[in-house]
Amino acid sequence: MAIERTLSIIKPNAVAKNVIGQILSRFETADLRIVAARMLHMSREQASAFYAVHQGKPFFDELVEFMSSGPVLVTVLEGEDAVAKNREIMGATNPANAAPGTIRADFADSLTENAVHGSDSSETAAVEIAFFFPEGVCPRTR
Ligand code: RTP
Ligand code: MG
Repeated sequence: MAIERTLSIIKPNAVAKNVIGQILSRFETADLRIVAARMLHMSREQASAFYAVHQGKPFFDELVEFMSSGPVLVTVLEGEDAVAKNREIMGATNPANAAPGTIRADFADSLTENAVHGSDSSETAAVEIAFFFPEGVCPRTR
């Protein structure tokens, strides 16, 4: 499996709970490297654009409201099989179904406020990385 990159967002509820370090540490423990990072407070417009794929779904407005409710930490993670590995560490979308020891099992507050976002494919990852890092992400020298 080749080295790939994925986009991660530590969502407003997890930032508010002061667990950024604990979440980043889980990525590093799983051999994912942080190759870019940016903290920002998204506007409603930015959150709507980022989650445009969900426009029209019943949870869209609540999702946009939540994602623009406070600061988030956006990172690019790099490693072997990074997209799937990150989603495994995150756990299921609904924390009620998230395996013990996953980020969502430990830090989610609800289905909406589920602590982290992770790209769902390498194609999506490329689009999402360009959304937050339009200037590009430099290659990491270890
Ligand atoms: P994400 O995009 O945030 O990594 O999450 P995901 O792939 O596991 O889930 P997705 O289906 O893409 O949904 C995006 C986010 O919308 C919220 N959601 N709410 N109330 C609901 O029924 C519902 N369903 C999804 C969650 O915050 C989910 O992460
Ligand atoms: Mg998704």
